[in-house]
Order: sequence, then C-alpha cells, then structure tokens
Amino acid sequence: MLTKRMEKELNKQINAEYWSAYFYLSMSAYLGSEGLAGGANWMRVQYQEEISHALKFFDYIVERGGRVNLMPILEVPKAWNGLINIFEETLKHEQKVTGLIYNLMDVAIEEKDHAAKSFLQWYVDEQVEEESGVQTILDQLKMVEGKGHGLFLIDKDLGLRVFVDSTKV
Ligand code: OFO
Repeated sequence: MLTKRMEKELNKQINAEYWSAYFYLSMSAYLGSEGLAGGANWMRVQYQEEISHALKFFDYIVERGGRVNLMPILEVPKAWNGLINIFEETLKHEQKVTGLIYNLMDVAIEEKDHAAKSFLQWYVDEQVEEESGVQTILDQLKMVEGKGHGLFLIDKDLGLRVFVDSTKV
C-alpha cells in the first residue's frame, strides 16, 4: 500500500509527464509549421514517450492499490526561435524533470517505501538517456550553427526517429 504522501507525489508526476507530452507536441506543431519535418517527427515521438512515462506511473499507482488523480494540464508555450532554441529548451526541461524524479526518490526514501524506490530507479536511468540524447543533438546543431546544409542533414536524421515503448522492454 502506498502512503498518502507517496500517492500524492506520484499523481503529481503523472501530471508533469502529461505536461511534458503537451510541451513536446507543441514543439512538434511549431517545427512542422517552420518546414522542419524531421524535428517535428522527433518531437512527436518524444510526445509519445512522455505519454508512456505517464502511463507507467498510472499503472503503478493502481498496482499498489492507490488512487489515480488526473489533474488539469497547464498551458504550454507555442513558439520558439529555431531548432537550437528548441533543443536548448528541451535540455533545460529534461534537467528539471530529472530534479522532479530525484525529489520523488527522496520521498520514497523518507517514506521507507522500498518498492517505490525500485520502481523509480527506472526513471532515474531513463533521465540519464533523455539528457544525453538531447545534449548530443544540441551539440551537433551548434556545430553547424543551426543552419544551411548541416541543418538540412540533421533535420533529415531527426526524421528517422521511431517510437519504441521503452517502458515495456
Ligand atoms: Fe518523462 O522524461 Fe522527459 O520529461
């Protein structure tokens, strides 16, 4: 059984994951309208990833006999300033999410919830991958100063990303 505090914090994270999903879907819409179809695809896959992260929390709360509480999703930004700016904001956001996951882990430790600690470790590891993947793309974009032929090739590459549900593997 989850403690009330643990349940509340896990529910807050469901909301944060859905906010992230909306955030990236909004980026996808922006990039699509800017003619960056590859970037739009990458962000759409990122959106799907965030939904899978939310659902993993959802299923876990149910599995532990808790109550899921779906809260309103706050508005997300709509416009950015090109692909470098998009990936800078993505990196900043993922660093923030890493902090949220660490806070959740702190709560699990304080509540002596060893099961939740084990569950949350998946997210700790996932965040390492999230940050490093985004950092790599950002480095490449900076190499080509976010323009010209280099941008064309990076955008093409971003178009190759496909969604793989990592919560299931
Ligand atoms: Fe759910 O990892 Fe990104 O935000």
